Amino acid sequence: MSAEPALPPAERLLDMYRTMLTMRRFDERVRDLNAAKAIPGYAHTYFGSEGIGAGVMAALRPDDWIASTYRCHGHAIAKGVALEAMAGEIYGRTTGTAKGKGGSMHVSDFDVGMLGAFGIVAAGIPVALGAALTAQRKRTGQVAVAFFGDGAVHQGVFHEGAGLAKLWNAPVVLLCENNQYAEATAIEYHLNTETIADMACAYAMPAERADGMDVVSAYHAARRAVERARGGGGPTLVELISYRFSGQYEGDKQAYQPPEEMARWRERDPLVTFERLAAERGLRDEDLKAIGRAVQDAVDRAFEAAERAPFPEPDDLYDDVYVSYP
Ligand SMILES: Cc1ncc(C[n+]2csc(CCOP(=O)(O)OP(=O)(O)O)c2C)c(N)n1
Ligand SMILES: [Mg+2]
Repeated sequence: MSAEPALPPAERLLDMYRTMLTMRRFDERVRDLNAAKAIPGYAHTYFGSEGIGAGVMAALRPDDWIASTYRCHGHAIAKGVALEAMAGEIYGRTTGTAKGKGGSMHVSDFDVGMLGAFGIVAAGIPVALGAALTAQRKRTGQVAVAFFGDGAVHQGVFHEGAGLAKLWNAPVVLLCENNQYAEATAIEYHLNTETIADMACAYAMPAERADGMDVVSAYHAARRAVERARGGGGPTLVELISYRFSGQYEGDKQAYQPPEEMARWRERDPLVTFERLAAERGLRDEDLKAIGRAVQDAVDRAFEAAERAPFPEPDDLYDDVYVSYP
């Protein structure tokens, strides 16, 4: 058995903290704008799973691919999508990643490896698998990660994807964010195995199961899976455990989440967990505070720029919708 590598160096830990805090501050703004009815459509926030997105993305190369879900803001931030373009998209402005035609649930940016966010549960899995197959055929050494929730493991496309990934020995990571709920359904009502990671044995696939409230354990679990994929070892099912502090969507009353349960998980909020680790590691409080100020400033600037940006014109409706072949 190989020993777990030491903690990432202080600089990488601070990077992970910056990423998690950006996710938190960005989605706080989305939550407030949604409550004020200032943005169109549904908004899904990522509160509670920041450690997963930040940890997984820290294990990736910039040219690796991800496919996300409607709960996509955190993933997009960690993969490097510009905050201004994300805020523009959420506001429906021409400066958005899809020129304002996608909205909150459809942030994508191929230039940074963000293949898209999918409103259909589990729909990102075949997309990531396709990217992995491309990487394998072209021998680029890239890896693709499919993010999906605990509710997605009952979709046929998850099982088709897992089977094909194994058959093709594809460099893909099946990354399940187990945040304890699929809409209003708690995990203990719907899971037919002890854990989600247990499902990997049906496809003779290795699995990882780790604490997603701790960015460092999320990072290590993802790193092992990513290294396996990049080294030709094929797919891994990774289950990272977190808690959905947000509702299914912003505005959800969350009556089905017992307050005591929520309070228990809040003690292990990924940011609180990180601050505990930072103290143990002797990271300087002023460095964390400086990151806090810079993050708030970047988020404020992104949304202010988006508010000033123009809406698309009616004539823009059909642009970028169909491919024209000469
Ligand atoms: C195929 C499909 N069925 C149903 C829905 C409606 N729906 C939206 S989110 C959701 C729950 C998904 O839960 P989970 O996969 O755990 O992701 P989470 O929202 O917790 O991140 C459902 C059933 C959908 N979008 N797509
Ligand atoms: Mg869930």
